[in-house]
Amino acid sequence: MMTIKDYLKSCGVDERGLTVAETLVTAVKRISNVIKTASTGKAGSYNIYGEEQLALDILADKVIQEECKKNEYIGLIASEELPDEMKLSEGEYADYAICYDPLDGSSLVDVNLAVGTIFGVYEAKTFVGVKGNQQTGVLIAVYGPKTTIILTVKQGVKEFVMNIDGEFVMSNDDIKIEEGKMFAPGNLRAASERKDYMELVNYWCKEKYTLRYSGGMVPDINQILLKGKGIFSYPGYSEAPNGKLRLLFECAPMALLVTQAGGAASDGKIDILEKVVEKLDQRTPIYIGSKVEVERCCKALA
Ligand code: FDP
Repeated sequence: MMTIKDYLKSCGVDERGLTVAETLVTAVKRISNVIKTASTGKAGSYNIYGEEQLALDILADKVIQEECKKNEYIGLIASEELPDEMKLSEGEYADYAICYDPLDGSSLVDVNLAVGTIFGVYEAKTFVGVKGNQQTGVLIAVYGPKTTIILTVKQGVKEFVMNIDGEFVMSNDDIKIEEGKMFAPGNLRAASERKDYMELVNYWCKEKYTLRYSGGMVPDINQILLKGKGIFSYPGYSEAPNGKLRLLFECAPMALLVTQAGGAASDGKIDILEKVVEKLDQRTPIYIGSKVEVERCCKALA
């Protein structure tokens, strides 16, 4: 029954790091509860307790802001829902900077498919100029039939599941990505004009790969991590040359998790973890998962 705190202590994470992790876990528990109880109506409606309802992604963002503001070690946050990064503290010890996507896959909530939260953790004073490999840790939450957390502090990747008491206990201590025929082809619209992407998708079909695509990046990559194989692709095309997914909030954290599990992540040319964040909402194509599959994408689509 190893908790997240036990595990992080065993990795040598100090007191400040532990409180930061606790903040993120508290936010995840609150968001999990909000998703279960809130109506999926539009902003301005009311939840089952009669409280005024914000759109769920805005609500999740509000929860994370509230929790981060209580932690004196978090000096900076940036959210996919905010126009700019936000300084929380100039304090001497406020070294931690948290970037997050509060509710990834939010368009899936109303149809009751799994969604997630993504946190990238840096020690930085601004996010502009950072690279994904500078993250000190990554934590993602998956809100499905179970609420789970997958995290890395660059010592491998572990999964924790929320039990009946609301405590996260380790459920998978050996997450490793190897090779295997499973594919999650995002942005298939691109195949309508990109012969190279159409050919790659045809290759996967002809080779009898199993299709596993939910439309949420978090559950799709969670699946690759837990099944230990597969590829998720989201290329660009004429309408969106760099695709849709954001480097800071989505791609860099997922790349650290997958790389720590023995997989890889590339934009077709450059390792995602080596890409410099030039602006907060920077997009990037991404091919992420089993190493051989990522190489295949790079060769086919670069
Ligand atoms: P969503 O817009 O529902 O939040 O980054 C957002 C994301 O979902 C990813 O989770 C998902 O993989 C992708 O967009 C799906 O993109 P398309 O809308 O192009 O299918």
